[in-house]
Amino acid sequence: MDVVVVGAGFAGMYMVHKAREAGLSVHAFEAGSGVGGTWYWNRYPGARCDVESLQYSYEFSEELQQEWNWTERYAGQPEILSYANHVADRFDLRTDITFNTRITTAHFDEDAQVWRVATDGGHDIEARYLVLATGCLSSANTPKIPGLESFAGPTYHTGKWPHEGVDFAGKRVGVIGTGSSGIQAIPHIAAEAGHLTVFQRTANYSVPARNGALDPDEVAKVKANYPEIRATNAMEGSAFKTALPRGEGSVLEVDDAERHADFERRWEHGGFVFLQGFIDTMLSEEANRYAADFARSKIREVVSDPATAEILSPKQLIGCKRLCLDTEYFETYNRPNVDLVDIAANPIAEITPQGVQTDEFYELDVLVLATGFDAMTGSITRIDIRGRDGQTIADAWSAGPKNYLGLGVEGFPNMFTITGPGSPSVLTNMLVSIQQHVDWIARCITDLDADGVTTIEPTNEAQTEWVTHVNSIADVTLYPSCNSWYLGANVPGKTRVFMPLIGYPDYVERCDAVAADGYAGFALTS
Ligand code: NA7
Repeated sequence: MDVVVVGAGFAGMYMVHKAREAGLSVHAFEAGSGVGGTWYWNRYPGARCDVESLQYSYEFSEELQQEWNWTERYAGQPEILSYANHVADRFDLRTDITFNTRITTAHFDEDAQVWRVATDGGHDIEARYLVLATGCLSSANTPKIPGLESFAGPTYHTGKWPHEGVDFAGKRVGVIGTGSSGIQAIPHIAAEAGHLTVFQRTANYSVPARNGALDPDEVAKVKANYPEIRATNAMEGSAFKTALPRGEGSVLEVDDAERHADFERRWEHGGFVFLQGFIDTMLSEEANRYAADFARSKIREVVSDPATAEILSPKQLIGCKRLCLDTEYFETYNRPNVDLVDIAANPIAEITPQGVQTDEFYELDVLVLATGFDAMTGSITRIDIRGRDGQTIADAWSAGPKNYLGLGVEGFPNMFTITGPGSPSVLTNMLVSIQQHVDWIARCITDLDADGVTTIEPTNEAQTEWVTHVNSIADVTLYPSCNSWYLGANVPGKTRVFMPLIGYPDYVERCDAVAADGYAGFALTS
């Protein structure tokens, strides 16, 4: 076939659709039993998108965006999964997707100039192009805590949640991890469980999502102006625009009253707008401290026990780990059936069949690991992908991911990554970035075919320049200042490199210019 696609989340689904439109033969392989990727796997209670539903949706089909009706400001996992299924049905995608099947090896055959791809279902495929639609947050990170396997009760990872759900009623539940997944799940688990113990290593900032039912008038307004709204979004660094405009001044140039009023207004609005009031929040530690102090003051306002509030108050800068959006997260710690354990102060020594041992012992019936993912690279490097001279992608990226435009890797001809490292991906509205990548890849293959080009691969020079470019932008911001999954710092032994590229519009311009310039920076062979 022309194109083999790894994964059938939103990226893989659209790649199948777009390749077909371009007249290419295409087939995707998906480990899950259905479409949806992230939204297929992350079924934990409270799982919800942090980008507003009217924006976190495909824009490639006007009919699709008109006919689909979102019900809430931020869509929950079940609704997003229904949407993914609707798209798969509407565009008849399933005929070119094989489910319950994992691609295990993909080796580039230099003589035949094809990818030879094998699956755990015994498929043996030959394809001209390999497209990795593997997702940024799809390789679950299970911590190596001594004794974890010995725990007698069930253990669930939020990123691999059972389809039938989990009954917490009356149980003693432990949750390890307080990133987005933990912060979303904890209020739901607390409401159901007999007792909940949260084991927190790093306190996280969280802003109220202020989720709620969508106003039909607002929906109608958006639908009437979708093309304009999508075009405006594409001009934003994060590829989505919120109802409150971004501030254009420095937080250091306003007085306390003005600063406080702006923070308060944004806090009340809910969501990522909280960090968008001033231009220097992510550029200067001094500026950042104002927003961080405000967010910490909100924790103290909500949490009744001062000692608990103190443990829940983050020490790192705000925004350097991904900001979380919550519904009644901090309020949960006022419940009589919830305890917080500071495992930074008292680390987990071991897990026994009965529970978790820190300086104290916590007896548990159920353990939930909300411990995140081997983000951005994990779902790629765990596949046996070999390019020229048998080099594996895991070796090529052992010192951190290296690529050009976040799309191609030197030594791996005719291989593309969708929203991989080195592209704006997780710092943007993923649906927008996915479509931009898929459109670019389809255009690229079409152009190359028209010119009789058989292989495309980044030059060493272009790749080196790109890696420097991605890092130099990150280095002027505060993003690299703490241990986040953006840096791979959550996975022991992973090289610490800031992986996503900051800034969507400049990136798109660069991708378009490269294509218009005959794929400058790529080596092409005929
Ligand atoms: P995150 O944001 O990576 O959070 C994982 C959490 O698990 C975080 O609090 C970690 O603490 C904690 N963790 C990880 N390993 C351990 C060990 N070994 N011991 C104790 N605690 C641990 O993952 P999420 O799934 O919540 O969210 C990922 C993204 O998905 C999110 O940003 C959204 O974009 C959607 P740490 O901070 O490393 O000290």
